[in-house]
Parts: sequence; C-alpha cells; structure tokens
Amino acid sequence: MQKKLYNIKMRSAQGGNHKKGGQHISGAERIVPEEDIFSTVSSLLKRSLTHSKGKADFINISLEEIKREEIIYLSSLPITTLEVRNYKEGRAGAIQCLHTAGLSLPQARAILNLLAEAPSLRGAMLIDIHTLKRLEPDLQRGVRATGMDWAPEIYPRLEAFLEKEGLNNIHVREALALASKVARAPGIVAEICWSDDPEYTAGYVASPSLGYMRLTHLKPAGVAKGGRIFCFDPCQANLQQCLHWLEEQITVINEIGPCKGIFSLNNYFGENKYGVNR
Ligand code: WAQ
Ligand code: MG
Repeated sequence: MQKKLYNIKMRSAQGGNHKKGGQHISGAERIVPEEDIFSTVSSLLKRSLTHSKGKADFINISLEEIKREEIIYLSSLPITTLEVRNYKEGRAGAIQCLHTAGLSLPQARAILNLLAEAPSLRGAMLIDIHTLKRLEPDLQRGVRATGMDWAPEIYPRLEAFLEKEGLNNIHVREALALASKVARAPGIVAEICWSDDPEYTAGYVASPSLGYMRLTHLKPAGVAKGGRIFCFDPCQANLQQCLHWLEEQITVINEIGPCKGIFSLNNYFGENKYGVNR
C-alpha cells in the first residue's frame, strides 16, 4: 500500500493574527508522508521564529490528509537563468519575458509597474491582462496558490539536480513548485514574482511556453517588500476554474524539468531588444 500523504500549511505574522492586522512574516506548505510530519512542522515553526523579516508572534499550522486519487501529477518547468547587473536591468528583462509569454509590451510594462507599486500582500494579485483590474475575491490577502509540493520520492534527486546548478536553496525549491502549478492554471498566461525576504533579490517570470525564467536581480537589496502577479486572460478560461486550480487542486511534481543554462539579456533576447542601452 502507498504511504499516506499530508498537506501541512503554515502562516505567521507579527503583531497578531493576519486577520487582526498583523504584519505577514512567512507562509509555506509541504506535502509529506506521515513519518516526516514532526520534522516538517518543526522546520516550519523554526522558520517563523527566526525569519529575516522578524520573529512571528502569531503562527498557524494546519495539517490535512490528502486522498491519493485527488492528486494531479506535474513536471516542473524548465529553468533558465538570466544574469543581470542590477534590478533595473532585471526589470527590463522581466518586461521582455512577459512580452515573449504573449502580453503586449504596454501590458507587460503595466504588470511590472503594478507589482513594483503593490502593497505588501500575503498572496498574489490576480490581474485581468485586458483591463488590468484585480480579480481576487479578498483584496487584503490576494490569492494564495496552495496544495503543491515535490513528490517525497524525488526530493533527493531534486536537491542533487539543483545543487549541480548552484540553485539548491529553499527559495528556488518552493518557487519552482509554485510556478509549475500556477503556469498550468486555466487562463493563466504568465506569472511574475520577487521575494519579500530583504536579502533575496532574485525573481522570475514563468509561463507554459517560457518555463521558469530566473532574473538574478528584480529588486534592490534590503527591501522587505516582494510580491507576485498571476496574469489572467478571461478569454481563455473562467475565473472560478482558475481559482479552483490555484486554491483547491492538489498538485505534486514527480518529474524534474531541464536546466537550460545561464544567459545575459543580450545573449538571450538579442542586442538591445529589451530597452536598456548600455
Ligand atoms: N500564493 C500566492 N502568492 C504567494 C504565495 C502563494 N502560495 N506565497 C507567497 N506569495 C506572494 C506574497 O505576496 C509574498 O510576499 C511574495 O509572493 C513573495 O514570496 O529562482 O522567495 O516566498 O532564485 O518571499 C523567487 C526567485 C523567490 C527564486 C520567491 O517568494 C529563484 C520568494 P516569497
Ligand atoms: Mg518570503
């Protein structure tokens, strides 16, 4: 018989519960077999109590058994790294990535500006790419992609694969799992993200056709505000289907996509195509 799997979710805040105005510190989740429950809960607790954004004074951890038949298995998106000198160059590259993913250049620029100017949220903004309006039911929180992780049996292989690329850190492991789920959501044409951890300046643009495009800097160091935008095209799917996939569908990655290499913007997009003349 196959082992039972459990979805463990953690969210933490400082200044009390998120719902009472507490400042979001960290949110994370894992899908693990029974024997890993204790170690997983304690590592999630540790993360909330020792986070670079501050020590949490509100921590909520929930645990739920998953029915095997409810799981949809996915492969992870192929990884490409675009090496940029600073966040401005990174943002110019991100616009070009969004454009390659199918957005017009004005749409791509508008999405980037929305993220740069967004309030601090616990979830992502879900943006209609035509009207640029936010579609999340809860605008204080944003929409959270949940119910995703790497299959426990490929975790060792994943770590070895990422280690070889110099990418074996928790940001990459979690973001790649999330992006691999979100890119397959009905109506999602692209995602853009950068971390809210002050010292982690890398971010990414992802889409089914682009894969996971890392940009080595998307924000200046020391900034504790990050965010995510899921770009939704209502001509391709209905909003409820999309929200169901993001928030309810359990997805587990059981196949590791390839690493396509490291490029400069000029190398990848061609000379000065991305609007930075240097
Ligand atoms: N669903 C939707 N939005 C989320 C979720 C989620 N499950 N988790 C976080 N967010 C939003 C929220 O607004 C956070 O402030 C923001 O995303 C950033 O989250 O390849 O670490 O967990 O080197 O800080 C990307 C680059 C790292 C990794 C992303 O994001 C790489 C990162 P963080
Ligand atoms: Mg973070």
